[in-house]
Order: sequence, then C-alpha cells, then structure tokens
Amino acid sequence: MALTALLSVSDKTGIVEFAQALHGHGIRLLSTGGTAKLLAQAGLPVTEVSEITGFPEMLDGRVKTLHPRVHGGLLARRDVPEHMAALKEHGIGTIDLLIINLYPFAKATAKADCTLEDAIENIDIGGPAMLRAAAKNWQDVGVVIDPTDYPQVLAELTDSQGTALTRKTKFMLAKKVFSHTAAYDGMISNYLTSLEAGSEEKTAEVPKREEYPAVFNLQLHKVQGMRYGENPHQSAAFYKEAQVAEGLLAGWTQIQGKELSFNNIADADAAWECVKAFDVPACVIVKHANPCGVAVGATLLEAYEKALKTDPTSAFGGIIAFNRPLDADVVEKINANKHFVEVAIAPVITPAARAAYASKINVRLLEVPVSRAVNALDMKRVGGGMLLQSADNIDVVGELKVVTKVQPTAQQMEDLKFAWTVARFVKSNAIVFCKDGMTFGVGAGQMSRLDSARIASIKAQAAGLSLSGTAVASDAFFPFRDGLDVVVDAGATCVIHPGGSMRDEEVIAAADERGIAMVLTGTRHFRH
Ligand code: 93A
Repeated sequence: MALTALLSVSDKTGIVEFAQALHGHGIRLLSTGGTAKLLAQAGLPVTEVSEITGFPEMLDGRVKTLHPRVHGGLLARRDVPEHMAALKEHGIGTIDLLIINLYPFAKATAKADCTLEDAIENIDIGGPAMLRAAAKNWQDVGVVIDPTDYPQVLAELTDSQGTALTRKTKFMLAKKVFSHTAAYDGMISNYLTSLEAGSEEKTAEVPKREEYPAVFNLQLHKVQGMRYGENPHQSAAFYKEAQVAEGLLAGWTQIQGKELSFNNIADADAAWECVKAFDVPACVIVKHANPCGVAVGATLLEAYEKALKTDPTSAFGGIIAFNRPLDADVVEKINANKHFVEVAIAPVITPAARAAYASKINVRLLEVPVSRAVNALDMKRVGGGMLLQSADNIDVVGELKVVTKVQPTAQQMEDLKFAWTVARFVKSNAIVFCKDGMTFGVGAGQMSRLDSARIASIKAQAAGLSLSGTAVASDAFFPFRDGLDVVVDAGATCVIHPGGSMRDEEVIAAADERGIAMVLTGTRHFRH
C-alpha cells in the first residue's frame, strides 16, 4: 500500500524538491497551511491537514495538527491488531513519514529587538508533539528533522520502491528527534529563566542577547559514555556542542590507539588550542593541561626537537600536537628518542607517519582539521553547575607599549611575542621564559607569581638550559618588583606583561634599574 507523508516545515529550503521525490515514489502528501501552499504552487497533489481533521487551522495557527486524526495516524502500532482496528473504526489513515522543522525560536530570540511576545509565538507546540509521537513509534514511522538526512531517506525509498526505510535508519532518525526536541525545550527554558523578574512585562528591558549569543544558544549532545573520568572511580560522559564549528571536537578522526580517556581529551584540547595559535610550523607538548614544551621552527622536526628540550622529563607520557602535516621524519625522531606520548595530533598524518607509528599501538593518533576559527565558548565546572564565558580569543599580540628606557631589539620583540602567545595557554600564575622560538622554562599554576618565576627558572636549570638573554612573559601584571627581580636574576633581558597594577611605576622603575626592556600588552590572560 502506498505510504503517506506529512510535511510541515518552517524553513522551507529544499522541501519542494524533497516532496517531488516523495511524490515520484507514489507517496501521498499531507501538509500544513504554508507548506501545503508551496507544494501546491509547485504542482504537487497535496492534501491539507485541515481537510483530514475537519477543522480549520485556528487560533492564529496555534492549533493546526493537534488532532487524533494526525496523532492516531502517527502513534498506532501497525503490529497491534487492536490499534489498527481503532484506526479503521474512526476512519483514520496511517502516517508513515513525517518531515518537520520547528518554529525558529533560536533565530527569533537572537534578534536584539525580540520581545517576550515574539519569543512566545515562536514556541512550536504541534511540531514537537508530532515529532515525539513519530519518534516514539519509530519502528513504523520514519521521522526527518534534519534536512541533511533527505538524501539518505530518498535513497532508501528508491531501493524499496517507495515502501520502506530500514530499521537502522528509522532508529537513527528517532534518536535525532529526541536530541532535537530536548535541545529545543532547553533553549526555551534557558531563555525564559534568563529574564529578570518583572521583565516579562517590560520587554524592552529584556537583557540584550547579542552580548552573549553563543552562551545563550548552548546546546549539548551526548556523544558517548566514557570508561571513567579524571580518576578511575569517577564516572564520565562526553558531550559535544550541537553547532560546533571549530575545535578539537569539531571533527577529529582517530587513526589508531585505544579509546581516548577523559584526561586525554582535556589535554589534547589544551595542546591543540595552543599549537593552532602559531602561523609557522609549531610543536606543543602538554602534560596535565599545561604546555611543558612549545617551539616553532623552519620544519616540524626542528620545532619538535626544540619543544622537547624545554622539559624532556615532563614530556614523557604527554600529549603532542603539530600544526602542519605530520610526516615520518618527526615520528622516527620521536621513536628514536624513546619519547612515549599518549596522544599525537596533527591536521594530517601522512601514510608514512602512520606506518612509522603503527608498531606503537598504545599511541592514539588524531587527525583534526585545522582552522583559524576560534572556539566561542569556555566552560568551567563548579559544584552544582558550571560557568560559561566567551573564550579567551583576543588577538594575542595587539597593541604593545614599550615602557622602559631600554628598547627591545627586533629579535627580543619576536621572543616576547612568542612568550606572550604561549603564556595564554599556561595556567595562572604563568611565567614563561623563551628564546629563539622556544620555551626555556614554564612556571604554571602557582598561587604566587613569585613562585611561578622561581619554578620556571629551576626547571630550566634542571633541563640544562641557560636563561641568559631570555624573554619572559607573565600572564598578568607583576604586583611587586620581587617577581621581576627573580626573572632578571635568572638571566632574562626583556619582559612582557599586561601592566595595570597600582605599582606599575615601581615595577617599571625596577626594570630600568636592572637595565632590561619591558613591554605592556594591556590585555590579561588568566587561565584557571
Ligand atoms: O502553532 S503550532 O504549535 N500548532 C500546531 O498545531 C502545529 N502543527 C505544526 N505549530 C504547528 N506546526 C508547525 O508549523 C510545524 O512544526 C512547522 O514549523 C510549521 C509549519 O507551518 P506552515 O506549513 O503553515 O508554514
């Protein structure tokens, strides 16, 4: 028997072509007002839902499809004789395919002048009800919420001469529906709960959405459960932003190795975000979310060898990221160094590099498409919830101001910019010694800036590196001159930091007294 499809879409892109193809397979078309009109204009035979229900669309379209003749046709189990008998008794036909997209709530509320009334009218009721009904009855109804599924659906209808979708596809489509309706309701709830008490009457005072659109539109989808969390006794799951365009999770491909762990993903993200910040071949080695070696070079091999020198002890068992295609020469060097890494990431891993890594079955190899686009959001876990903010994406080297008598040389300026870029990816308080496109000492995550400075120089010494003539970046201002004295004592000859302390003058005077160059960025890069 011929199938029946109900089409009801707000975004009508591609719907005529899709309906034409359905019609070509002998499928009967049912539709709501606006969609039906469009299909009829295209010459398609279409039955309006109102003809079936015997009710006109009413209440400004608020009630179009909320009727037993629609929901009975979607929800009846074809394998339960009583269900089919009930349909027959009431003259209800089955609906076998449902094609829907909902009122554009996100789009409407993203507009700066959206009033509460506009928002409310953009809450779809009948659409989600039909979607949920069809998805609940997924074994009998194919339900399409995502236009990118149109080709697959049509291909299966072609294969079956317009009679059926595969069970696998129907289940996949149903899962998408519940993710979609959950996110849709989440969005409505986020919007309403964000309104100040009383602002429901004074819609003009509703907070401006354009100031935090990404935060406001946050939608998460569960990708999978994980074997465990940060520690083996913690349970964990892995979620992805629904509209993620950029970042580690946007499109990685795992080439080899065990399943990525919770810590692997967190560290891989830190390494990837840092290595992406460089325009020239770069290598970043991360351990416990902090870079323990960052370098640039004429080639990736040079960058790797330099990055490893910073802290070879910590680099063992770390995560390594590259911003250029990874070839066999680098992998062979990593292997020759007996440098075990948990994860290696690059935009491309060449066949030769894969072959060179093939015997190291525990190393997880990730290919991640590189893009200059930046993550929109940063989230932090706190007891009972999370904090959301726009990501720290500010241009790393904006306006720089030299404040000392000594001017930095061109080479020093290069080193300072490199150090400042790295400091953004080091947990606060961050002190980073650099020279010649390489980190020489990284002090991370200390409660006092002075201790970060001390640790960075101790680590450089332990790695056998001389800090003489290095450039130092500090992620926030020096509150006192003591931190500055530590880095100059260690050998630094120029320093970059945001400035902005009450004691800037005292710190600048100390820099002049010590005869070093100091550059202020005006931008702080705390990272917790
Ligand atoms: O106002 S509703 O919540 N009431 C309904 O009964 C209903 N049925 C379908 N909105 C309803 N829809 C939605 O109308 C669909 O989800 C779709 O977004 C839109 C399509 O309307 P039209 O075909 O008239 O353009």
